Order: sequence, then structure tokens, then C-alpha cells
Amino acid sequence: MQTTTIKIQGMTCQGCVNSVKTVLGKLPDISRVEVSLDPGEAVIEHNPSTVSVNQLRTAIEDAGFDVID
Ligand code: 9UX
Repeated sequence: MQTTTIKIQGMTCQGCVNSVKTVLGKLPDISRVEVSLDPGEAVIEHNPSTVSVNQLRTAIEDAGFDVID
């Protein structure tokens, strides 16, 4: 497992946080998902051979939020 922190822009309420948690939680082999509003970020423990960092970023963007850097 690998722990990845992704900075997220555009989450403005707890509903946004829950949306991000939900999309990330649907990905396979995720053992931990923490999403916070302030700072806007997600900490994900994932198996990098199953889900890459890019796939995590894409899932967040597809949910309607912007990933920083
Ligand atoms: Mo809160 Mo976020 O009402 O997309 S759910 S702003």
C-alpha cells in the first residue's frame, strides 16, 4: 500500500467532501480515504499496482473538483 496526498480545489462544503470520499471509495483496493475541507485535500492509502496516482486524480476531477499540481 502507498499513501498519497492530493490537494483539491473547489470543495466548499461537507457535501463536496462526501462526494470526493464516495468516488474514491468506489475504486478497488483502497484501504483508507480521508478527505478534509480545510485544507482541501485527500489522503488515500491505495495499492499503486491496482490504482495509480493518476487514476486517483482523474476520479476527483470527474467528480467536479480541481486537483492542484
Ligand atoms: Mo455543497 Mo459541494 O452544497 O459540490 S455539495 S457545495
